[in-house]
Amino acid sequence: MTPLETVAAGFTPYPAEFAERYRAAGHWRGETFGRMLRERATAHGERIAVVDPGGHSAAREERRWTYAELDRRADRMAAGLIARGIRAGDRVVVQLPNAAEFFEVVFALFRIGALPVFALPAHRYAEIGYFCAFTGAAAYVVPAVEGGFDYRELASRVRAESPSLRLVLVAGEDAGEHVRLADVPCDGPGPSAHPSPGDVAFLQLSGGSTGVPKLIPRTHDDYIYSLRGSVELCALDEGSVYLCALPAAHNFPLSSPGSLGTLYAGGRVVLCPQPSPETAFPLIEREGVTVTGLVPPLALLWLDAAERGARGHESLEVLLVGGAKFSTEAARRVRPVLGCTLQQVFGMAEGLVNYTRLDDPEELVTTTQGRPISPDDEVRVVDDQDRDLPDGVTGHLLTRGPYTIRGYWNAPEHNAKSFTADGFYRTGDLVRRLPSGHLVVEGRAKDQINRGGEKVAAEEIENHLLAHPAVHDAAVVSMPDPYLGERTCAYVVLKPEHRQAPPKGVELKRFVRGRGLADYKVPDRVEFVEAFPATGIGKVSKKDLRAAIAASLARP
Ligand code: OOB
Repeated sequence: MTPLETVAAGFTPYPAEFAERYRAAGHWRGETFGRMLRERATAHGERIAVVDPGGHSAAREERRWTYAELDRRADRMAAGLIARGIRAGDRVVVQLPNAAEFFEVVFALFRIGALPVFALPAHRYAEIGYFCAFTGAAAYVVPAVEGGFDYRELASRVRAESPSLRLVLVAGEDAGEHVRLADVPCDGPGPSAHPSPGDVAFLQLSGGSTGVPKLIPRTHDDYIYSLRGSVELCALDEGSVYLCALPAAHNFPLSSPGSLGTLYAGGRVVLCPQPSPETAFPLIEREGVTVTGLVPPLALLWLDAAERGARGHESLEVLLVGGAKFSTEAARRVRPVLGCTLQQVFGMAEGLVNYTRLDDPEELVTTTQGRPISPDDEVRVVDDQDRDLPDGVTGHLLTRGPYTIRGYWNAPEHNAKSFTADGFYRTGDLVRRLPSGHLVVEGRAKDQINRGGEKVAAEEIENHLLAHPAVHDAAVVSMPDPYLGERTCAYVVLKPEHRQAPPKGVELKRFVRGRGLADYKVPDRVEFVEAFPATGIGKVSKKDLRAAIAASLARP
């Protein structure tokens, strides 16, 4: 199979009648990312597209790239990647910090029709090795050293065990045994064919609730529609300056409206190396930032800093908060403390994104998670038997629409469970709908912990715990946390022969970390029990475990 055939084989296309409807409605306009950048460069070539303050391993100095420069760089990077054997349909794992190179590489891949696989800087051997193997990645792009971690070493290890991986590119001075990203661009021939708007543009990661993360195939047509819709609802234009404070590859800072939405609007993206108020506020002031997106724990940090008198945030007009539930109490503080409009976002990498509107009454803005971008987003709230529930009653959120996937990439068995027969995605979220269409997130039915926006799939961590020689069984649940909303608690039953001299909790944490897992997935707490509480039919009752840890935390 050619790389393009491999991509297509794992992709569940939109049924023809839906595709036609989305085109007729003007949602899908036949745009592609490669052409979008070219058009913006033609329309406003000399305007600044990306500001990277530097100070990371990719570049020490500040860079300010115009649209024309980003466009030219993407072309030269594409030519260089082609010269090194990257072809349309190839998968390329991209794990970069918030650096200008992220856009140079990603737009080059878009132009070639190669697919970025968006990894997060926190991912380690367990995740990256899996992405490379599962996607059959041809290349892997990393920084040299970031946050004290040497990604070149990780890449060497991954490369030794991924037969498909032909190329490792390092953004930074010293690439070690790999290739310097800066040595790739050239003036050679560009791509011979353009990707089609209906092609898969990239693979995004799902938060996941299963043993291994699922990959989300997004097309140019569908993703660009979500950008256009977001740009409109967040009122972005050429004067907008978006601060990318969260990891650039995550769906929220990428597209809601995010850096890609900002570039779509002809605005300016300012990359923030760290989301702390100490780093972000001076950058906001210096660059005249007008809009940014944060997860709730960071929004709390910014609110507290501003209340203590920290300055610099004054140019902010809109603050988007999403990724996890933002408490009404915190939401009410945004306007008085930061002097800007709050926009709640309830989105998912699989598609559907809800926003509160800029002109919604304050009550809706502070107590709901918004309503869908599109009039063609279909939202159902159902009971356990998939029967529709009336407004006001909490149930499972199902959705289908012009930018929501019809299936995970290459996961037929999982897709049979995650989608209804008529193509609705089972989000795993429990919501209540108001007559206005606004949704209130009330909880979650999927086996996932939302650690301040970072998603942890319980089963994935349980599998790692089960690999420990002393562990008989493991159940990972959420426990309430005032700062992150939730943290992870691992309940563990030891094998009988290990009960006399049990391992300590820290030992199990170290064990999990040692298996090469992202730090945020290491259990925050480990509790040993003799047996798990069971449900009526004998399954582990996670509900009882959650209640037990919550009660124990509530005791003084
Ligand atoms: C965003 O995307 P993901 O894929 O990391 O996570 C999606 C899940 C949702 O299914 C929901 O469980 C949770 O994250 N979530 C929220 C929320 N926003 C996301 N739960 C409560 N309140 C919210 N406002 O997290 C994401 C993608 C695009 C835009 C914003 C967030």
